[in-house]
Parts: sequence; structure tokens; C-alpha cells
Amino acid sequence: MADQPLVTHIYTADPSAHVFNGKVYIYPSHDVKTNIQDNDNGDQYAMVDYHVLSLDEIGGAVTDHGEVLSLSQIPWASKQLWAPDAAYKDGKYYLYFPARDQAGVFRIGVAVGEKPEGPFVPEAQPIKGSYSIDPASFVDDDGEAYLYFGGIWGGQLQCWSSGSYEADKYEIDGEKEPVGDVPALQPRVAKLGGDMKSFASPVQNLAILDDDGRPLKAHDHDRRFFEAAWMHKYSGKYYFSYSTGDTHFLCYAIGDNPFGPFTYGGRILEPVMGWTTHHSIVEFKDRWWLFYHDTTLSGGQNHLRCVKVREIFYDSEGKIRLEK
Ligand code: FUB
Repeated sequence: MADQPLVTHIYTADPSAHVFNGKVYIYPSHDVKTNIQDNDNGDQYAMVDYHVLSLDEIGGAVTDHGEVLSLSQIPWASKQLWAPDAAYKDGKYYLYFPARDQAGVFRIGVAVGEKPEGPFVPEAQPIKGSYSIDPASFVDDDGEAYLYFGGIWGGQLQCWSSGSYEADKYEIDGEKEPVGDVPALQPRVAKLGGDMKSFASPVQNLAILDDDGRPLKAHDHDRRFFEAAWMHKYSGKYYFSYSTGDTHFLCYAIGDNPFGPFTYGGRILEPVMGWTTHHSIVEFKDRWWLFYHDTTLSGGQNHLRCVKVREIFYDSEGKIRLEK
């Protein structure tokens, strides 16, 4: 199982794993071939639908439930169905997904299903107040739900520093994000409403602090947030994990509540084959699992990735380890 793609009949990426009804369900991106050359805008990630995968056992057979939502069904979206996530509440399943709207601006949509494997019916409009990419939902033990999101460069988070969209915010200075000894861009979080289809709080910045309590700096590309948010809870603590993008690490930070602040905790995974790295963390049958992707199945083509899984462990201080 270790280091083997979960499926090889399609290319998959950005795996968001959840346990529903005693099974592991994976909500991945469905990568497709394209002639678009790789660029920093991510235009080569030209995905047009979603599939859902499920497993009864880690290491067992993987079921592909087929296409559960396609771009053609989403009235507001123009292209690029990027990393999705799913949540369950009160008998319904919610698929959260980013896509560019008709103006080319990334927004986050939601689609509703009766079963974890879909199909999912999209809302006519994106979530009001949403922007950028990589939604990660988190339903806390008290039933309150949150949506984490954001991704810089192609994911456009840098365009939202002022709260409204500025297409060329940093490119004016020939940069793509803040530089130097200033705070790095921060991921976003909002509380989800009881309908799971709207924000019930203002969108907030999520602070990731160093050991001295200062926000991570823009120059700190080994640790600053880039994209691929995930939230899980372990031993009463909130773990916010993410990709550092151009330095290709998966990192995590620990906090005492879903809004943070979070203190940088370390790396989960070193760079994999391929530019992007993305993940989710889930407990299944009393063991903890890291779902991630790389490009081994396509021989290293950045936009043709494959989802994998490996076990992770926590040491006595709550640090995440790849080995016991
Ligand atoms: O799959 C498209 C984008 O690549 C995702 O949204 C990012 O997290 C990166 O994995």
C-alpha cells in the first residue's frame, strides 16, 4: 500500500478524506490531460469534474463512484474545478469546491448530496463572500462548522489583501506576494451557517505564529502558508495544516480553537515528485492517516497526479511523525 497510487485508471489529486458510515470517502481533484504549458498561474490544472473514491479498509479495494459533479452543471463557474472537500450535517452531504467564475475570479461553490458518494447538486451561485481556492470544511465536536480556504499566486489570495479583488495587487512591483520582513499572507476562515451553504461570520485571517508569538514572515517560504488548508483535531488541540507552495513542504500549526491563533509545529511531509503537494489527515479505526498526492503515476507531469495514503503518528508532545 505505502507509496502506491490508490487508483491508476484516472489521475487524482488534492485528496480530502473523511469517514462517513464506517468507510473512508476521498474527495479528490480529477486531473486531466491538456496542452496548456505549466505556468505560475496554474492554468495547466484545467479540471472539469469530480469523482468520489471510497475504501472499506486502508489498503483494500478502492471504489470509484464515477462523476459526481461536472463543470457544465455549475451555472456560475467557467473553468478549473480545483481541490474540493466535503462535510456531513443533519442528513446531507456538502461538497465544497473552488472554480473561476465568469470573470475569471476564483470563488467557492457548494453542492448538496443525499449520500457521501454523491451525486451532488450545485447551488446557483458561489458562497457569498467567498474567494480564492482550496476549501477545507471542519465540523467541530459541538456541531459548529467552519470553512478554511485560500491559496496564493494562481489561487489569487494575494489579490484580496484589501478585502476586495485587486487583480494586479503585487504584480505592480514585479512580485506575486508580499516580500521581506512583513507578515506573510494568511489563510482565511469563516464559520458556516446552519444551512452549510453560507458564511455565518465575517471572513477572518488565520494567524500562524512562530514560537515567539509573531506572525510568520513573508520571506519565510519554508513555513509560510501557500495553499491546501486542512483542519483536524487531535487530543483536544486544533491542527491547521497546509502546503508551503514553492518550497513544497506540508506543514502544520497547533491552536486552541478553530479561529486560532495557531503556532507553527513542524513539517509533515518533505517535497514529493511534482510541484504541488496537498493532503488531508483523518482518523480511521484508531489509526491516523495522511492522504497526499505526487506525480509518480504520470512520470512527473505536474498536472497529472495520483492520490496515495500513509500512516502518521503523534509523539508524546503532539508532534506529527511519519514513523513511530
Ligand atoms: O489541483 C489544483 C491546485 O493544485 C490545488 O487547488 C492546489 O492545492 C494544488 O494542489
